[in-house]
Amino acid sequence: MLNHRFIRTFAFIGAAVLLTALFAITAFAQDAEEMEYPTILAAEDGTITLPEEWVSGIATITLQNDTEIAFEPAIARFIDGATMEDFMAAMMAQDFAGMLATVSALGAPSVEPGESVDITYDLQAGDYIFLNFLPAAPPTILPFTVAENDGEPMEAPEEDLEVAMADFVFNMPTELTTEDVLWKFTNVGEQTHEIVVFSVEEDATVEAITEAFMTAMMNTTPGTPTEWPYEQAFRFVGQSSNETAWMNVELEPGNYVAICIIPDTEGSDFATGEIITHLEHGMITLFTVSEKE
Ligand SMILES: [Cu+2]
Repeated sequence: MLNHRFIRTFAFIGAAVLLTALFAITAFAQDAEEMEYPTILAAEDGTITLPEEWVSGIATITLQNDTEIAFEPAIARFIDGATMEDFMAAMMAQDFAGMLATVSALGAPSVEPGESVDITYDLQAGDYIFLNFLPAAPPTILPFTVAENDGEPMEAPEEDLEVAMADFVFNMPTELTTEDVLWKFTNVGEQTHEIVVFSVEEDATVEAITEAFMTAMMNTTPGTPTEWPYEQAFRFVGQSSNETAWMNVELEPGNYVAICIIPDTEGSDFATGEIITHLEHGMITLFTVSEKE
């Protein structure tokens, strides 16, 4: 005769053992495998592959550069009912302000050859455009859609420091340590901004640096890259109003300058080429990075 209590107890213990084992396997799998993020890949031949599925909310994406030149992508969301056609028309007309009026750009770093950078965005649902102009490959302009996330929202990362970019000033700490690694970039202004960071001498002044950059820009042959007077440490380029992004930045101890060289869309005359940059409005900040004590 079967002892029901025995069977029930046995079944209960069996289930508990099984659950424990499953839990252990799951925990092991999570430990053993590093978190994998969707990748935007610039392949060796310059072709770009985007993640297939995009959902709104906090999203970390890996930007991987397998080419031999810097990968400088741009990701932007169409706004105010604007379409790809509106964007392309403005681009063909070289209407810089018109292009910016059709989209909200998320901002992106420059990824060196052979490197990859993880970047976190707070994505809104909508229609997007991905752009890249690697000189070695045909220009890439890819549309994609971010769907509404109906699952659990992901938590935003905890930044070590915040750079709030306004018109026309960087609001950021000026004494950093080597442990300030996760940077949060927000655009609290009306215009698009960027943060480009260069190594400078200890006694460099804002006036002298501004002068050196203005001279470099004036001496640039149109259609060729500007030779900057200082060594670039990193850049996060083209972030529209109200966007947020997080990125790891590892800087050696030293003296640095952050500048924004984006044209003032209100004060510039793009037709005559009379461009006034945010730098000229004083969007420049000196800061130091010291070893963590
Ligand atoms: Cu700016």
